[in-house]
Amino acid sequence: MSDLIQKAKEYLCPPGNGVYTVHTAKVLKDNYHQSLYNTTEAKEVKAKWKESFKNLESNNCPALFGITSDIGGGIQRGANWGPLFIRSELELDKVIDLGDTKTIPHFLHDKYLNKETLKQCQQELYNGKDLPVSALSIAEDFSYEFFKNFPERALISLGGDHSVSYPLVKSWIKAKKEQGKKVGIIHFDAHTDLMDKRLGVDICFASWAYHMIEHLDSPSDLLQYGIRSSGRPKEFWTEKLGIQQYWAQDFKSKGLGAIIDETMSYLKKREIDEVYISFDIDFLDAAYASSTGTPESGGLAPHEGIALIEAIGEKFKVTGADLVEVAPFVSSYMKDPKSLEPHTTLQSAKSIVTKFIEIAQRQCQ
Ligand SMILES: [Mn+2]
Repeated sequence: MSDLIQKAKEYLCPPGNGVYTVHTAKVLKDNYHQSLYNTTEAKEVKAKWKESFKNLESNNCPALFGITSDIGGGIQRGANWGPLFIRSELELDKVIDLGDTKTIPHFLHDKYLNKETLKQCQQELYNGKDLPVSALSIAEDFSYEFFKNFPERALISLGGDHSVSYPLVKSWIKAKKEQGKKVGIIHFDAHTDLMDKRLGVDICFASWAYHMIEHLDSPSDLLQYGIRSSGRPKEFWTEKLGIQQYWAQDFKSKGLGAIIDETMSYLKKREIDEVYISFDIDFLDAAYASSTGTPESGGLAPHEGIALIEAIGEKFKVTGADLVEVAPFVSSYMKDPKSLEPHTTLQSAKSIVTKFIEIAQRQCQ
């Protein structure tokens, strides 16, 4: 536990501070700090944020974690702002907000850095201590420490582009396996994210799910929902790779109820103990979520995703969840302040994250 708190203090910064800027979205940040810490003064915010880690010991609330990185995206960026904007919509009394990763916006993962660069940034972030400097490397070590310390408690993470799920899910699987649990991944997305590499790069928004397969007992323990934009037909993924998929089209032809029923008996048959839910906001139709890197039409409505999450949460333990790819500035709002965006997308994100929090709380009681 003291290791976890030590790491939180080193690796993270107060919620909303993960994007390194002075003026942009300052009002939003100040409002959030005011409501959480009753001050907007930077030093006081930092002190109260550090103090809040004590709550990890004194109560059972789920924890909230922001990964303010969008460098693993590739079409339209801006998901680094997701954590602050989504938080601003949430009820604050039900979670412990651990803050954001310290985020150097040019680096994805330490494995891509040379020694000199690594050293230089360790000097800047940690006075030279040998600790991770890229947001995904920080998230990998920190979330592992969390899952190791709290076998029963949920970590709810806000992205970030979808590459942030790479460290989160990898660490979750590692910790859960050490705890002797059989795990499954529930993945909501318009895309499969199953490339092994994109332009030669193995960790990114389009490949994170592929790299989780090797950590699972079987590819069958990865279940995907809402796919509708893929270079390959469904059979390729389900038959060749062995993944369980429900495309957006299947929701229309089979119906939501049938998909929920099938999912429940499937997870039971696979003898799954615990699940991680990764939710890319583009699972939703562009009408509900256009402030995202790759909006896609022909998708689902928020209540459909929520019904599935609720059903899973009733029967299975959800100890990890993330909501990614909300990019609030990727919208007509910048040109037209009367636009409904990013409001609509943020309301959708709020409804999903609120459901995560509700389920996580229920499980802790
Ligand atoms: Mn995705």
